[in-house]
Amino acid sequence: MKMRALITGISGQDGAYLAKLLLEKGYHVTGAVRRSSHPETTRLQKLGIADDIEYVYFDLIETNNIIRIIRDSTFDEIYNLAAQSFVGSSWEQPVYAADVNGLGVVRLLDCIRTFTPQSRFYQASTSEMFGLVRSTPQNEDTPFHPRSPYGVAKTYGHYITVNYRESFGIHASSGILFNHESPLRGSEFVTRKITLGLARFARGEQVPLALGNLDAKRDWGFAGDYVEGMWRMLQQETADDYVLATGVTTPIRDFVRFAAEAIGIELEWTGTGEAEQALERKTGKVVVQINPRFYRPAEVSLLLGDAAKARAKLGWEPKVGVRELAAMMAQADFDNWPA
Ligand code: NAP
Ligand code: G4F
Repeated sequence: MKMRALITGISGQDGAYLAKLLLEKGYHVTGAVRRSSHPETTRLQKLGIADDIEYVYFDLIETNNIIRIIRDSTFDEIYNLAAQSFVGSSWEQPVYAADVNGLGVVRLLDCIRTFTPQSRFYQASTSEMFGLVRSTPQNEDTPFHPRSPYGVAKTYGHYITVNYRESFGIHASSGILFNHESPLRGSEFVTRKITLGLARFARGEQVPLALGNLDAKRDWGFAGDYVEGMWRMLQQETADDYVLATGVTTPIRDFVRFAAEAIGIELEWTGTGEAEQALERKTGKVVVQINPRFYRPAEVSLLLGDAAKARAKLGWEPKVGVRELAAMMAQADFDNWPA
């Protein structure tokens, strides 16, 4: 009998890589997609797996829809990757973020409790919960201080996962994942915005790339490595919470430099604050400029994860470092331009 997995958020970056991993392991994969006039399967097509998945229409804010899907199938594993995942827009739509990223988790967990308590559950939690960090590096014992409506809602999702594990014995694990990226990353997240902007510049459309806070630091890994960690969490005898991170933190400015170098753009930084710019050394043309529109009402300035527990208990190791990641993404966008 094939193992059966349900992936919510299968049309997103992580959903696509996780689906590929599970199919390679011989799973039957059911992908939960939002109803629209044109179901989103672009990333699954790029990975060549769009036709290998059974699709169900699903929305985390629609309780009866979730009930029907969970009641009518038996899943060995349920991965809840669906979310309003862009931190920046969570200030514009805070109620929606709370509904999907917070209450959506308990809707799903309560259906599991009622209809399929033996299913194993993965919740996509996040290093955004550390927010205004209390100590560095951050691990499973670091207190949370979320800084955005997104982070606050995800913190509820994390604790309700822990609570259903402790209250009802559900095999529910929460993966506290630090930023992970790939050529399939959404174009509004800073890494992909950078690699798309640099590819556009290198291909001759020399429009400056406008960014916000270049001083923020992130612990960036490769999404393909992180979905392996998700799967490993659900193979453990007991459920638990795990940080996945690389243990290296990098300012946005350096990610720009790594990506630019990979496609042959040498940068020279000038100015400070809102006047800061990156010029192409060869031509003096502006490659990057600051637009305060991209500053956030409250910033997460530094994230640096300690994944010692995942290393020890799951045998999980990230394989791709930040320079290699930036080069992989920049090269992919350069090769595929226009995107
Ligand atoms: P993503 O590319 O933005 O994908 C998000 C997915 O959620 C999409 O499939 C989206 O569907 C779906 N979705 C949004 N609202 C929904 C709703 N109301 N009901 C059902 N599905 C909905 O995000 P990702 O980078 O793959 O991240 C996956 C998960 O990990 C998210 O929960 C995110 O918050 C979390 N996370 C990500 C990172 C990271 O660095 N990538 C780090 C920590 C945690 P549509 O295609 O229809 O929009
Ligand atoms: O790429 P970002 O939008 O990712 P952020 O906010 O760290 O969130 C991502 O990682 C979380 C894990 O920690 C996930 F939970 C979440 O779902 C998402 O995947 O922004 C990264 C940093 C921020 O400090 C932001 O202020 O980049 C800074 N930044 C500077 N200029 C910018 C820009 N971010 C974006 N999106 N666009 C800019 O122009």
